[in-house]
Amino acid sequence: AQGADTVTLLDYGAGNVRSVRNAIKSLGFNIKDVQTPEDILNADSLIFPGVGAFAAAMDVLNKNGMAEALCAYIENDRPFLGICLGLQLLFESSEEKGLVKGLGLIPGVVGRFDSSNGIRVPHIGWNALQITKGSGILNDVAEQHVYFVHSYRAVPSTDNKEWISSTCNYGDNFIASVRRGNVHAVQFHPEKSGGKKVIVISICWSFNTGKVLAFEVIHNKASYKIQRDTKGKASGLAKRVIACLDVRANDKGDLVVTKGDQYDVREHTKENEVRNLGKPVELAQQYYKDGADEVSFLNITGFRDFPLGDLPMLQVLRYTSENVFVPLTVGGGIRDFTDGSGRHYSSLEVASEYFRSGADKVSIGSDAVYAAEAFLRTGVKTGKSSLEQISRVYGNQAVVVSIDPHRVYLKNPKDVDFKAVRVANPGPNGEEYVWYQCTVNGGREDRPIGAYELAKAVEELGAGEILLNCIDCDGQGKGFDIDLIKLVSDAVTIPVIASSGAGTEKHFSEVFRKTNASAALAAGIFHRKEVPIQSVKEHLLKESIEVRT
Ligand code: 1PR
Repeated sequence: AQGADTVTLLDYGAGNVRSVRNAIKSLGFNIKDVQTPEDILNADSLIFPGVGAFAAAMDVLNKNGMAEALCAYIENDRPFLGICLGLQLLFESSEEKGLVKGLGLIPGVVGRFDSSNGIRVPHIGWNALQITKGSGILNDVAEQHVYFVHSYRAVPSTDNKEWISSTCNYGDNFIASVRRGNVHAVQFHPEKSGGKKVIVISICWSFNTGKVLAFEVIHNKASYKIQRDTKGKASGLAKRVIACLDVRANDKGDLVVTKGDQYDVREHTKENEVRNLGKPVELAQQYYKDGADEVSFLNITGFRDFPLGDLPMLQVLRYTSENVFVPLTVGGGIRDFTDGSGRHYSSLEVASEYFRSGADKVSIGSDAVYAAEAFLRTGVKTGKSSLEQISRVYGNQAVVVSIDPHRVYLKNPKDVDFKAVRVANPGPNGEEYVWYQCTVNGGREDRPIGAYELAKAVEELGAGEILLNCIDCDGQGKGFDIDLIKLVSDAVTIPVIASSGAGTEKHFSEVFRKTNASAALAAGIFHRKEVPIQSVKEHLLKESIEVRT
């Protein structure tokens, strides 16, 4: 037996379970990794965090005899917690790649969300639960938002009814958690749902009837007390508030958080040094404590310095993921690369290293522009672009495309082949229209493609989310570019993160009221401590916009 303070972890090596490990460790548990099917059968409590694709996961489980051991363990009603794909794999099959057989313990087929229901797919963000089966501890989670990120889900039926402990409403009602005896699984991510409270609740809830008395162990080690939130009770999908850290080495070679004005990050002094607004790990932790729903790191010189040569950036991710329990995105320099010695690195290797170091999502800028241009030119999906390769292996929900457009004003929308819109405020020469020209290499080079065309193309190529910047608004504090965000968020069915220009709390409510953005991101106002994240959230609540509190 493993001992009461040890949790057995089934990591079949398909993706990032670093955050689950960090969460378990932060509660004071030791982790025993499953090496053989016997380790599963001998476990006293087992956590199965599934990441990646359903078919690939089943392949690995079937090949090394884990599937059989897992079924036996669960059928014997041993303490079990499955997370995300770790829930889906318990069902009979999934439609993820054709029809693939699962472990077959729960009746039902895992299917894709239907975006024709007017929802954005993937389902990314903080959502509320509806409890269907009484469970003291789960009821406490129900007061809060929990973090989901997935495109596939199982739906309730008369055959699986007795398993369901909670559902979530997104387009339709899907299964958010199941429970039978000591066996539990959740579609949401307790390890990314904002800290000890949700992790502890999920693990306690899972193991409180288990033989290891983990509940007591956790209780002592984390000295955890359940507190009920009374205001800001969760009822649906929350709008996200994201803190962004533009990171690069300064002239001394130290990695710093910097912030530009319209992408210019240098001080306008004689020395012309890189603006330094703090240390990446410290700031990320601060924003997590302040209530950021996600933290994004953009390695803004990644386009010229190969990121795997940039070990400090990977180190930043490793340290940050140790105690920041919300999703982390990292971008910059994701592309194929051949180094000085002729060694070739694929973009997939670069992304994998980011995931292994603690990223939940990667963000692609320049390389996605080239991929979209090629796709629009040829009409062919080669499957070879970084965007296509990474989303095929890690899933769409793990790939963000970051767009860096700037305005080009027009007298007549017919003057260009790109989508132009009428602007709320005319241009410098009274122009009434604008098109949004995309750029690469941190805004340094214009490309012959508009933000609208790019967004639609990258959705088609497998992007799961769009991070929509605007060079004209960046660092200006005058509000988001509503025309641009409306244009893009109405053009695609994946979530869009509005970015660039936030200066006050009101800019956040404005962007959520006037556009279909799912999240809003800011940098400068948080770094300069002008507007705390908490007051953005309070303002949104006051405006009746649902947020995670
Ligand atoms: O092209 O794949 O290597 O990715 C490079 C990434 O780095 C892209 O996501 C690109 O947006 C970003 N980037 C490159 N250069 C800069 C720069 O500022 N010189 N930063 C840069 C982009 C914009 C936002 C910023 C918001 C909010 N920064 O990230 O945080 O505009 O700012 P605000 O709230 O202060 O207005 P690749």
